[in-house]
Amino acid sequence: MFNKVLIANRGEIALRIIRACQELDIPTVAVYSTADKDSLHVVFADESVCIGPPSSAQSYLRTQSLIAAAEVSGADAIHPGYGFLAESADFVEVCAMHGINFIGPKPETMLLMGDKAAARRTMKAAGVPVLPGSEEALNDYQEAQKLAEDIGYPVIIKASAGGGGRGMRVVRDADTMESNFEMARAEAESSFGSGDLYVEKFLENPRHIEVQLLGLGDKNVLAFGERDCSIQRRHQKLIEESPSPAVTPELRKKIVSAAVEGAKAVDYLSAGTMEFLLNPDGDFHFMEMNTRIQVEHPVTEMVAGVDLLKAQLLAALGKPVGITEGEIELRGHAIECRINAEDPARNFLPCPGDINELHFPGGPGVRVDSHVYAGYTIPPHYDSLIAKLITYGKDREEAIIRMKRALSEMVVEGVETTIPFHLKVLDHPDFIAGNVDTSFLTQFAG
Ligand code: MV4
Repeated sequence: MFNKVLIANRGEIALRIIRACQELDIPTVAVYSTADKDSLHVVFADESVCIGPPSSAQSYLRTQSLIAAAEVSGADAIHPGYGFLAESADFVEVCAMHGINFIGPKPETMLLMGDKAAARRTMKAAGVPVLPGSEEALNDYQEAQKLAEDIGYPVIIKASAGGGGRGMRVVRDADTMESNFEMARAEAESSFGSGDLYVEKFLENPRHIEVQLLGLGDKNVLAFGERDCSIQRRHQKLIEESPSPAVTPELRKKIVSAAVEGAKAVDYLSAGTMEFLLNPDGDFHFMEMNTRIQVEHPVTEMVAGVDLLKAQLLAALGKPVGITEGEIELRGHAIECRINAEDPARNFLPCPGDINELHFPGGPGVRVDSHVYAGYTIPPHYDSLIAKLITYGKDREEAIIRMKRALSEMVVEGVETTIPFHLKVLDHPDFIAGNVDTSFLTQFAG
């Protein structure tokens, strides 16, 4: 057993990790910036250590402060949550140098998946479908043009060091390749410190489908079905659900087995997600792999009936997680709405500030993962997620009805939130029909 787990994160995910540790009887240490001193993760943890001023760069991203906090508190393991240092191979190495267990994948896997072009090559070699495109980083726009002639326009230029949608350029003809290539290169260089680019066949309106994985070592990989995360705005997911309305049992078998094969090829350890683009005809292709627990993991927990955080902790301890592949049964339907302190009427402008009144919904099939309370002040320094509202039903229709009820019950006063936006989406005929792709919000909300 770990003596003590330090949670190198804040907000709802810090609470989520603390709850899992408590159920496993593992003591916890919270870290916090001065802006988070009144945060619930500090209250719920057994101990807490202040690690610096509000700015993430001087607190949650500062390796030395986190290591020092682990050392003074006697923590022998660190859970990184998502964001911050969750996908930093350097951080994993520093933890190892100090004899601290990092709860997550191997640093080699992080580096490999962080290089999107290398991840593509690895997955292709493992037999996972990848879109036609470049095998190596491109030297110049002429090389990109040559390749695009072969695979056919439109193509998309992506940054090898990118991901999550930044630094991408869609190119529809040879004439616009040069300008797009140079812009993408400049953007990649300034955002990621590497101008390496690759190209892929561009799919017009795919769905975003991702498979939840848990690697146990020795090429044992559990899969927990898929999530549909097609409802995104500027690459920020807003609604996720499981199962996907577009995935038939036959397609599920194929996508899940591709994801498992891909994960086995790198002997993937810990929780991770394989992302795919799904075309209306049922063709799917590898997009990228996230080497962390994700925000939207609860929808999978609801339909698979597992506690993914507990399973991840047990896996890190080398203990049985209490699940075998044959036992994973997906039942019912779950939806998550991200409640952000943002004003949908003002282009989703973040609205930090005081929460004067707060009421969380409840009743059958309703789960709320949140770190906020009445009287809490949302600091302006971090992301605007204040709660994840998850509903479960025997089928999609019941999950939707429950979500509408739960959204109507929820009260957040003092700041604008995405609640009214979700209510509108849930009434949209295309959403009700399960007919959404990644362009839905561009058409619906701009
Ligand atoms: C694509 C694509 C179409 N074709 N790649 C966006 C996030 C980044 N990880 C990759 N992304 C995309 N890659 C090819 N070859 C469309 C997107 C994309 C997208 C993907 C998932 C969810 C929302 C999206 C919104 C716009 C574009």
